[in-house]
Amino acid sequence: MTLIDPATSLRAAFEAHGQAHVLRHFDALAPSVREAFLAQLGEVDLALVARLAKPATDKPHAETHIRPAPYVALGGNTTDARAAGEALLRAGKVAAFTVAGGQGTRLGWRGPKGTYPATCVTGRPLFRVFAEQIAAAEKRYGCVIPWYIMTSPLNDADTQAFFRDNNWFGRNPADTFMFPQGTMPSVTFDGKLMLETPSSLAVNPDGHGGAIRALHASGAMEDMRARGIEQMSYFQVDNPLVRIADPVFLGLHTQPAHSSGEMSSKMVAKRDAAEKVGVFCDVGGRTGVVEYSDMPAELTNAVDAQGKLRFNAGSIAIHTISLAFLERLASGGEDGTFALPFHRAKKKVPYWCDAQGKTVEPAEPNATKFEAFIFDALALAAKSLVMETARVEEFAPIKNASGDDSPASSHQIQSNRHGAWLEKFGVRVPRRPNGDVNARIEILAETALEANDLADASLPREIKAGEDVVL
Ligand code: UD2
Repeated sequence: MTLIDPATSLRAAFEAHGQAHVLRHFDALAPSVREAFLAQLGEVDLALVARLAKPATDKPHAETHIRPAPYVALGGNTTDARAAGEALLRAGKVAAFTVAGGQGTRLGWRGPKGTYPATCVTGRPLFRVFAEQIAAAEKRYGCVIPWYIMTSPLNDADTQAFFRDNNWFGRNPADTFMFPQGTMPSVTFDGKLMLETPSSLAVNPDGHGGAIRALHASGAMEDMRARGIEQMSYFQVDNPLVRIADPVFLGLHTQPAHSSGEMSSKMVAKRDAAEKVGVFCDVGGRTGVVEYSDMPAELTNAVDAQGKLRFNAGSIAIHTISLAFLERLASGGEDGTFALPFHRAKKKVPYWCDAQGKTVEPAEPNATKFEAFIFDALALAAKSLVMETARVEEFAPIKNASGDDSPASSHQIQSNRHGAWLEKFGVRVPRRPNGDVNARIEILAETALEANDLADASLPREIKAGEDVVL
């Protein structure tokens, strides 16, 4: 029997798909780097890339029947839901899951987004904010809330180091489970794979929808099963106000009248038509999110008789997802996509330029990236709940260096939330004419997870204008 050299068989496969150009430097590579490059090439699903690289044939949303999705509005009676959610937490059936694999390019922060100093007075990094909140919920409910964190191959080592350096924020390291998501190769507009260096392809993280595959491949799903987890609280790394263990949301999610208990979501009323959030829609009878960039402008701007946005249910990317549903998604899909489709986005992707002998940053978008979105799983749930929440309570993301969704806007919302909590208990809080709190107020998770937790706290009688307060 003759052994076929792996380089030879890979070359044949890449040639058959018209992609052999990525091996043009191979013979000149040092033997030490060849192996890693071959391993990377071996991971590429050439048939999938060929299929995705073809021009999109999906029907634009304008042609599909889209209506606003129904949702459970704020202000209803939540007593039963809260009790059900608390019981789930006490029984140790709830896990936390952070998607932290994004590249965070808009913020301009060097390092994983979760290491960004996010809170308005003490500058606690996002990961610490979440860790403290999880620890406070564990204490309250007398349970362990295992925390799963999806990183990317680009930020995994730095994220691990950050947790180590911070002594896992005082929690048992065995209860934090970190794993990198997968990648997808970027392609030129005519479908060709690209080199980033002579010995590596240009790849990008495969989107938060890559979580399904990564939760499965990393053993995280198995770990949840072994721990008796039933529901997972999903949230993005950029939102310091997320309520990770929300008994009301968990409870509603498991009430058959509202949801099949597979995947539920939170929404806030959109700030204005232009806000860059996906919108909950009913698409052909199923609940789904239509991303802002995919939403036809006439629908984005449509208003009802009262002048209110028709499509006003903004997705804040907070979900409860059952382990059983995740396992079903992980076993589905025909082509390794784990049941979720890939979306295409035109992006600027650095590439290797032979003529210049270096990696070049393009000035204009030069490539297509493929990413899967977790919210596409909503359509696969039998019945999906969307629950309204107040923006000031749960949504202050940090995405941009300035303006909307920036550190400054997040700090103001944090202070507004905490100011309102204090006012509920009679504390005088200074406000500006536009209603914003005119002080910086940070309430730590160990003090309160929600306003009512302040009932027994010792509180100041008054906050002075411009004061910095940490409780
Ligand atoms: C996301 C939603 C948007 C709205 C908004 C709320 C998408 C496509 N859009 O917009 O509808 O809900 O959030 O804040 O999700 N991530 C990974 N791996 C990846 C890509 C992203 O883990 O490959 C993580 C990333 O670290 C972050 C989150 O997913 O925690 C959102 O990523 P984004 O910044 O690309 O999404 P954004 O803010 O445009």
